Amino acid sequence: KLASFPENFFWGASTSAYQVEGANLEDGKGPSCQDVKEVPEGTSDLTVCADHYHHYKEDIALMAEMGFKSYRFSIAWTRILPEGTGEINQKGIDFYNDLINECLKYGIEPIVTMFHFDMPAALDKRGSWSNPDSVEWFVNFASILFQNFGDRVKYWLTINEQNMLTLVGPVIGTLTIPEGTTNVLKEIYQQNHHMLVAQAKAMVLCHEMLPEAKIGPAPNISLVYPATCKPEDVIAAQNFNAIRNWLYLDMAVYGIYNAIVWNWLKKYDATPTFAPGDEDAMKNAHPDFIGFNYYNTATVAADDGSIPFDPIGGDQQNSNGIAGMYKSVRNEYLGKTEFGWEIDPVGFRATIREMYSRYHLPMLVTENGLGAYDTLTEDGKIHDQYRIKYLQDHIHQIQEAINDGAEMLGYNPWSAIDLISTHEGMKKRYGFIYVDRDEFDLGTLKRYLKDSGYWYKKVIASNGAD
Ligand code: BGP
Repeated sequence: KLASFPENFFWGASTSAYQVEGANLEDGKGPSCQDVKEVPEGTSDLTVCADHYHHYKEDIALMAEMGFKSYRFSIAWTRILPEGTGEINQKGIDFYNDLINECLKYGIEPIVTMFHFDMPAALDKRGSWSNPDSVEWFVNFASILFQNFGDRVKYWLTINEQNMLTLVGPVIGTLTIPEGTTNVLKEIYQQNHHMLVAQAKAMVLCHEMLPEAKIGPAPNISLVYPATCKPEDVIAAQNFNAIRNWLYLDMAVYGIYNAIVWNWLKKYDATPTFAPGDEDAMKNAHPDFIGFNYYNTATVAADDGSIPFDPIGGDQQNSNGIAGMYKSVRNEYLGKTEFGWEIDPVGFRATIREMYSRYHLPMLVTENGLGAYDTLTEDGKIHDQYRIKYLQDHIHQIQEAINDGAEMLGYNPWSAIDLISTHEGMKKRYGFIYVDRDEFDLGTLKRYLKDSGYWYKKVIASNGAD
């Protein structure tokens, strides 16, 4: 018999501000990099999204109906500080106060991400993470959050998917390489370094200002498999595991740079430069838990010398690899979603086990989920059996991992409600709650619980026994 889920397990779901809120320039909110970047062709802009900004009460009531114990959302930096620094926008504070209070009214634990892909446009103009001042910009923002919401928010996440920002940010436009940069690899890992220091300082500050609160990182972690048992493939898998996963967690947990990554950067004269105090900040920071997003594993083989050196990396799901380190290959044992993402529930268990062995910290799943085309029937139903199957299989593997000894705090799949996908706009849906709108036709914005929502309600009520 498998171990049961712990009592007080955080069953919930996730969203991020720029993808769900809409009202992107309302009530004093300043533009973020998301609002000024080009909208991918054929996809909706971010002006309305799911209009959560105006519908949050209704949305949280639906989450409460499903029995949510937690809701992971992000705070838009530019709602609080329209320019990224300087003047506070009181209406932004008011909005998140209301949102937090609404959660608490139903006993839903707010889990707050401080930064989810939405650098203030004003700071983007000043170089974004490239500017060494970005560390202080972020820490200042964090202190405002702790001060205003820390009496009620107990769980904090620093930076969403910093590893994806570094690996694919330059491709998807969330990490900017300043014009005239000569060593692009160094530039990327210098920005990454600023984020690591910013995160470390925010963790220390959180513990100082809010001794009761808990804070952790939120990278996207998934195990990398070797394509075969050929030893060179195993080395390739270790390389990509280090670059994709362990760099971020070794730093967050132990305050040290992963040696494989450091030596790879050294080869290209691309190791980041430390400012005075960086090393101490990193050593002094201790997360209380590891938050992580999991969608699928990656599989790699030894690079046969065919990959050209490209410091900007590749696509998040089908990256080609990194010269001399690894090349990506298809895993023939795994099926794919309609949108081409591999599905690997057992890899979820493997990932959790590996993380626990390395870091011995409790873990909080901050994203996982199936993006699909959903159809609203005439009688107001969404029969998303495929999503139920996906989530059920993954929940089952968390239970297996708990049985193996891993400490799990909660499961917050993506997403609580339909929202704008990072690449595919509105057509790729993840929510338990359906939002009646299309890519360009805003429809009625009416909410409907999908079949997966009714199913999740039973899962939560039985604490995962269903
Ligand atoms: C993660 C991001 C989310 C979300 C999710 C689904 O990488 O943290 O913001 O968008 O992926 O991805 P997509 O929208 O591309 O399907």
